[in-house]
Amino acid sequence: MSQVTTLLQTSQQQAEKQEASLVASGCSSLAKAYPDYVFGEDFKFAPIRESIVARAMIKRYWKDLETYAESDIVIVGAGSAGLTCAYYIGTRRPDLKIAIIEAGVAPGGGAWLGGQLMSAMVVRKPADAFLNEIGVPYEDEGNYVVVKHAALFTSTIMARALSLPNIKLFNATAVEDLIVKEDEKGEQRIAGVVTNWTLVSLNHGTQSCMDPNTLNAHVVVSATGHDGPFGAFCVKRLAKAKLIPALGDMRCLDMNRAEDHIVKGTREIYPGLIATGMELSEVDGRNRMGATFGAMMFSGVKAAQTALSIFDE
Ligand code: 48N
Repeated sequence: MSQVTTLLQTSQQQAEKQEASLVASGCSSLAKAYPDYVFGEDFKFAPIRESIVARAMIKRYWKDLETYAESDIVIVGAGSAGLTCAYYIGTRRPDLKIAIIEAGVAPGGGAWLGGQLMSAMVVRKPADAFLNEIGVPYEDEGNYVVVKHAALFTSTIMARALSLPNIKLFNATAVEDLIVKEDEKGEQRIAGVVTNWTLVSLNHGTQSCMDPNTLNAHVVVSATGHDGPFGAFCVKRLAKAKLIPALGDMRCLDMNRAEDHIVKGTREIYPGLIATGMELSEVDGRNRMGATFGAMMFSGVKAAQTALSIFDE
């Protein structure tokens, strides 16, 4: 066989393999998705007026804000624990309305990279089960698995969660306070969150009073990470309001202890408020684990199960 024929055959096989992997990963086959445009001189988009774009955004955003003003569950923080929790509840209970409040413009928290800006993400078994559920490929290394880029996990869990009809993400939006009410038994419980656009939250000192908005919810899950400019927000607020004892403050790094404790410690830390992910290390004075993410996923799953058990009480 001539060399050219062999080359052609190999590139044909490679193209078929690429096509098959595209379709397997849920993308529609490129060849069929769009007509083969030739971007010649006569190419143009369908016409539009600027006000139509404005109205398309305005109509949806404010409708969502009105709809989720009464949410069943509010999740504060769209990092690995918060997104995992949202996905788990959203898939198991399509009847529940879930609002995710994320201070950053970009959700994902600390899970876009592994450690020290390196890209691979280590996930210790048995948390590979969660990667299997959401369809993230990895290399199996025995006691742990490695996702080739942390962004592959974070973009996948975000896509899985945000594509669910009962989940709405309000990013660039900060939780500034908690709503506390007396329930029918006369007990204090968390009943929602107080929000403002993050850029407003960051500028309260530069303007006259800029009052917040609110979302009522039966259950709040706080996944705001360990201490930092916005981190560990809800537990710090509860401690400051003397609703929980003083915080334990995160301890130094110990991977084995840290990940077990985060999962085992995931719980309702105050009636109506569940803490998950690294925020727990601040509550309980637990170790940090560094660049291993299985505990974030399983803590998010456990927080979801806890929220559903409270919701179903
Ligand atoms: O990724 P994070 O910070 O938090 P987790 O708990 O989901 O995951 C933590 C994990 O990435 C680690 O820290 C790893 C395992 N390292 C451990 C270690 O030893 O260092 O996500 C928290 C999210 C962020 O996106 C914040 O922007 C957001 O919460 N957030 C808030 N969103 C709304 N309102 C707030 N007040 C607020 N505070 C934080």
